[in-house]
Amino acid sequence: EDGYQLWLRYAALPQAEATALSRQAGRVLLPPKAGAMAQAAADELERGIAGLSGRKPVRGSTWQGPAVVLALPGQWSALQLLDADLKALREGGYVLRTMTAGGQRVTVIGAASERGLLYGSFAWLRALQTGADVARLDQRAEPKFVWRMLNHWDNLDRTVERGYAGQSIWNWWELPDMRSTRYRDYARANASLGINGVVLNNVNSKPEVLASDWLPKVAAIAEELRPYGQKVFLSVRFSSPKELGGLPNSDPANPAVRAWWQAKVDEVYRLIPDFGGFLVKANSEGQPGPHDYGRTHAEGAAPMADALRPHGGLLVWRAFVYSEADATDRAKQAYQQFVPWDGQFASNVVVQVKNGAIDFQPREPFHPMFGAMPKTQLGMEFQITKEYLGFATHLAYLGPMYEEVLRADTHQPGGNGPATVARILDGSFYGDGRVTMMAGVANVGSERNWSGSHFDQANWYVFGRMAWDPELKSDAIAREWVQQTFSVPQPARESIVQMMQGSREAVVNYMTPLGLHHLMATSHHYGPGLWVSELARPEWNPVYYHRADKSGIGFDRSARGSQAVSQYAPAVAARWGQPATTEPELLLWFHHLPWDYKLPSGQALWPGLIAHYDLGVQQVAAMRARWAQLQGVIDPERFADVAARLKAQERDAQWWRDASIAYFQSVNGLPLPAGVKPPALKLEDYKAHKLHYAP
Ligand code: BDP
Repeated sequence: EDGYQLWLRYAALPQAEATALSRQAGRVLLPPKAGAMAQAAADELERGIAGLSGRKPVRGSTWQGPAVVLALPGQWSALQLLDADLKALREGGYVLRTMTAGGQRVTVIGAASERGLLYGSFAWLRALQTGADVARLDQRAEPKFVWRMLNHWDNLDRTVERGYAGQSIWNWWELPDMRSTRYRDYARANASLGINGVVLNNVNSKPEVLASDWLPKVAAIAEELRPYGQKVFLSVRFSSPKELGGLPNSDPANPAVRAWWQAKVDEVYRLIPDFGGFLVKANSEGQPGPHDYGRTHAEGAAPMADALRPHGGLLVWRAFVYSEADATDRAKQAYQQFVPWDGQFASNVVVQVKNGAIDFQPREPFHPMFGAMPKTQLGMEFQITKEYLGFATHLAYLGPMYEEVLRADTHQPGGNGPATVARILDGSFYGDGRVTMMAGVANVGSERNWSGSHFDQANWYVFGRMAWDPELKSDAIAREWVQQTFSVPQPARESIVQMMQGSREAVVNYMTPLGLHHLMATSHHYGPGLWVSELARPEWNPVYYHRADKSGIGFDRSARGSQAVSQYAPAVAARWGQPATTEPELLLWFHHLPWDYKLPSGQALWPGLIAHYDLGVQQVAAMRARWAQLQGVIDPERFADVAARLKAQERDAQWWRDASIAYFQSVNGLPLPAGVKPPALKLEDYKAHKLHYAP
């Protein structure tokens, strides 16, 4: 068990269930003119049934004996009754039904198109492993988002920005001639979740990715992912017309620039007819963009959007922007740069917004742009790779974090029903058939276990499941992941789920409790850097975010401070505008408060803050103890790997706790409350602790 199989291990079922399964699924029926996706579905059914039951099914197309039937409308006369149901399914949707038809007991995996057959096959295999009564199945499911995407931050030299799982899986140098078998396995894993778009390269893009001699490499990957229903996208550099095309500028108003994009896009589609589109990071962290020419983001997006539209291509334009010009509050800038241009983006543009207004912190309030641009198609960008949550070293299951953001009520007007982030993003709030999207920054690399640590596989998994349906619950998803990933009996399974569910809050507690944020060490973001104050831009420094001084701590974003709260709908702005009505989890995000401010717990802020740090350390210790109890229950290889990581996490949690307390004490000069253990070292020692060559 080295983790390579992910959640697709298909470990043998207990004997009685295995026998029942091979009886029920001894044959897989495939329609006569099956295409690549239906073939891939049948391949997976074979693989899964063989693993789970111990017997490989026979593939066929004649109606005879119990079978699993892949069904599209009009393809099986015995299933005519289902046709109307199947036709009504959204692209990718499926039904799973056990029934008697044409005199045979069959399991129908039905859909309107082959894509649904693929997703339905994976869903049926998942049901088999997660205790569903497969002899009496009647399920129907449809994806809630049009686009369910992974964003790789993979560079063309195979390094990965914020990647903690080894080199990029794309072996660009060897492509297109050599094609790793990993590409198919990666595509299978994505397909099992319903992911249908993959951006291959880093948002900090290079012009070469669009070079004529590079594109065949892209086409080769597209070919590998196609049978599994994923389209390939590229991150492109705004200045490509100048840098790659040799034009004098990349001004979107320049007709030559528009023509260049058109010709380039046409070239891409000649090679890859089902190419997905582009992702663009513009005027952000030094990347070129339309502001370089005095144009807006909407104007900057237009030439690429216009070039892609005739081919059915999508342009994803990122809202992760903050400019040097105005450092009053970085959290306000994306809203300021985008919201006034609501309605000016083309119909094939999605503006991709990070879940919070700063940057993938362990906890952030939802981004104020959600619901604030009703005439613009907004997409979600979550980070799956744990840049600010301890890399692949720390165990933090992100399901509860995604859930918290998706469930948040924006209270924005202009739609029907609750204005939760999920309903705004999946379009149900607006009900106007818009293009919807949820993207996650991938945590996949070429490490044997794909994600650097076994539990980080769960973050890939939960992202994909929530991109399919943002209303799914994080604990239910953890449960199904555990059941497929570890062959362990109850109560061990539930113990792992509990450990996962609490893990992200533990990280919040030992790193950034009570709404603190961005206190990580410079550039790599691993470990504490609360004291850092000398970086070139004010908003790169942790002191900018915590604002701790003798009188208090926290970023005042209320009406008395930066007024960032005013970017939210009135009900939310009112709640977060006052400390008394702001939940403790977000208190110091929105308010600067005296050290003796009374928390709802009754504690004063200073001892309350310390209590969170201590709790975080205790929570990690408890996770370790829980895991230790599973020795002999979990396979030894994975057990040992996780145990080693938890040990490192406990050390790091202590480091965060000690360094944070030492620093804040140096600022406020307050004594430690009775019974609190002083930090092990002096502040100077924590400051001197540098990490070299962190990934
Ligand atoms: C930050 C990362 C940086 C990314 C940037 C982005 O530190 O590496 O390039 O986000 O999303 O979180 O563009």
